[in-house]
Amino acid sequence: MKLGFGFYRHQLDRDHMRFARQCGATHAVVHLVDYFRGGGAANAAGDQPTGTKTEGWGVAGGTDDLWTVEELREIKSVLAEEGLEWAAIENFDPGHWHDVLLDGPKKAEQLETVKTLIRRVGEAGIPMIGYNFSLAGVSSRVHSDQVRGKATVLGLDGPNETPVPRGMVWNMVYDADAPEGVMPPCTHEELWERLEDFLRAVLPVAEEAGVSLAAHPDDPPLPTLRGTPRLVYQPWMYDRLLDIESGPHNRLELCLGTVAEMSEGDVYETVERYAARDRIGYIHFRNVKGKVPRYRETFVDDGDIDMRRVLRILKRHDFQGVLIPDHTPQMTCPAPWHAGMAYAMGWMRAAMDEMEDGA
Ligand SMILES: [Mn+2]
Repeated sequence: MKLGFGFYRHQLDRDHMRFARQCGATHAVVHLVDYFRGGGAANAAGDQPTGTKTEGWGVAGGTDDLWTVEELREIKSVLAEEGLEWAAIENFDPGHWHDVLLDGPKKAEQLETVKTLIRRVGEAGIPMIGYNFSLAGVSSRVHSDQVRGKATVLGLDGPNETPVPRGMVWNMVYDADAPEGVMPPCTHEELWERLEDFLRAVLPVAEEAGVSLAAHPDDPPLPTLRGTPRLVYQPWMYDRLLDIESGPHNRLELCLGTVAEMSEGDVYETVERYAARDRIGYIHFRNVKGKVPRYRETFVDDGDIDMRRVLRILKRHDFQGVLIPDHTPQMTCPAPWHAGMAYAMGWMRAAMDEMEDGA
């Protein structure tokens, strides 16, 4: 298994790459969607919904503003110069596929857009795209200091059913001029049909391009959020996703924290089941205390999950993929984010080395 580092779009510079390499990373997972534009996800209020289009992670990219092969190759070569191999892209831009999620009028056109993106990603030699097939997206979390040493963390304080305004999906605005109103209703079955349409349309292209698609479970993993259904909010719901297409390019972006937050199931059995079947694309290696509807994200060594036990399971199944810290508590110092990431990376590097040595 390999130690990776997740880069947000605004962090794609040599300083951040060197920081990751110094932390022991050999691989990179890159977010190309800019959730931090104009405040976005950095919003100090967390991602509490207000029911207006000024909430959330900001404005999605333009529909025609597609990643180009040149752009991808340029990022890849800078990463390589800094000693990092590009393992995956994390997330599609709502601007590219909002009507795939919403079953809207541009769905057919946007499925073609996603196919184009996958072909380009393959051409640039990037082997995987992580995605989150979700209407409300990652939303409704609160900031808290109820963890070790009062670090700043994210958590959940109960479900939130504030409706999603029209023109938003996945916690971003794709149409600032959308009329008043809220996202049209959708059932769980309809959402699964949308996912099936998506996977059946794009997986053959992914296979041809040599790109795996890896699905993140719903964060937070509640049956509904903001009046919208969630797709994978219990561990075994991943089975249904894998059953849609059994090929090797239909994979999981296994988020340990999210799985542990689920009200049912067991994180070790889940890792065991999907590692044994070789269905794990890459791993979000983060820890948490509690379960929905109330939990707190924690330091990697201070949550409900025995992370070494997870590493042992992965090792036993000879998992060859990448582990990244996902998000971490922010530490009290002049560089809270850097310190939190460095702490998680150091812990992971040591634990992974120990595992490789057969300890
Ligand atoms: Mn995650």
